[in-house]
Amino acid sequence: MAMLSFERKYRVRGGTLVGGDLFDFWVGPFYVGFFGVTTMFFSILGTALILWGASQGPTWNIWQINIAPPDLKYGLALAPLMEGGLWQLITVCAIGAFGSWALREVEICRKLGIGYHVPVAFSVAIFAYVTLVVIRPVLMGAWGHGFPYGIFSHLDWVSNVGYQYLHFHYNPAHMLAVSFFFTTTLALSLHGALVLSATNPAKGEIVKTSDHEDTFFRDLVGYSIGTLGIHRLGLFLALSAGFWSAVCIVISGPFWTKGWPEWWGWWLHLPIWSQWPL
Ligand code: 07D
Ligand code: 07D
Repeated sequence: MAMLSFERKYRVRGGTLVGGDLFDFWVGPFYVGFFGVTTMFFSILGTALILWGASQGPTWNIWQINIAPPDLKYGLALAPLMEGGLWQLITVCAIGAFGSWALREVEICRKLGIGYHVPVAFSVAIFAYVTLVVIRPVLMGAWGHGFPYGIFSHLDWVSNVGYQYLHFHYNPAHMLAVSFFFTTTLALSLHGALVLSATNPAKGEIVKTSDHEDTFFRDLVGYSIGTLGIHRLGLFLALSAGFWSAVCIVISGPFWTKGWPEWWGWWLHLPIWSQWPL
């Protein structure tokens, strides 16, 4: 079905979660919906607050703009605007915008009658963000544990928090997350390369089929996960990367306060070899 006639068939009312027919329309190619309106509201307000914060600060250098969370002394209370209150408002706007965007995805899925895989996947990214700026700070008793909003300042935060635990690479959940990130890129590179190799042939050659793709991997490693399977695997790998990222940071502080290398003491103290002189 050509794209235009497809759109005419599926651009119909219904499937909305909130607002009934009120915002059930398109602007050009964009579906609006109630959550399109709330996304616009939160992202415009959040961006305006960042710009206003920048206008009060020492620099307009895009790399150095920094909106910091409140000092730890404010605990979980609201802070004055210029002492972290702005960060708190921007965090509310960010969560409002990301959440609205996910719900707008849900409404589009409902209209099309497709699964909720995309909003579920995006929710894992939102979960990682909310873990960084809400769940962990609440568990540790101060908003000051959130990360600052700034291109370089947020890198400083990652480095500082990493060294607070001596050697963050020894965090077992960080190991899992990193391995899942690496495996995701491996899977996508193999998948992208395989599809292109079969379906984008040189001039004059015919397009090959998914049987060719399956056979390539059977010849190579004795097994092909299949055309649907690779997408299931990819989604699993990518979501696992985000999930274990959230775990690795939420256990740093609320669960483990020492250096991460020390956590591995249990391994050194296993009864099998703990009595041996080391
Ligand atoms: C390619 C999809 C497009 C999205 C892009 C990001 C903004 C911010 C802000 C002007 C893959 C758009 C950026 C809207 C503009 C201002 C003030 C996604 C793609 C292109 N980081 N991080 C970056 C965010 C955290 C870390 C770049 C956001 C955690 C490291 C960009 C968040 C930790 C490095 C950026 C977030 C962390 C970066 C490229 C939220 C652990 C880099 C991002 C909301 C997760 C890299 C200078 C990218 C870099 C980088 C944005 C959170 C670590 C500015 C929006 C606190 C180590 N991060 N980040 O391509 O070059 O993502 O930094 O949680 O090395 Mg970050
Ligand atoms: C949080 C982003 C959410 C984004 C959302 C959407 C917009 C709109 C608009 C483009 C989670 C935003 C959208 C703004 C844009 C337009 C139009 C994603 C989020 C909702 N680490 N480490 C991780 C590695 C070290 C440390 C995660 C590697 C050091 C700390 C990942 C290495 C030390 C934290 C990871 C390495 C250290 C992490 C990040 C290598 C520092 C975290 C990915 C090779 C000295 C963070 C939840 C992630 C985390 C995290 C990888 C090194 C510290 C697994 C590969 C040893 C403190 N590290 N790390 O989480 O888990 O994405 O956050 O050395 O907090 Mg690490």
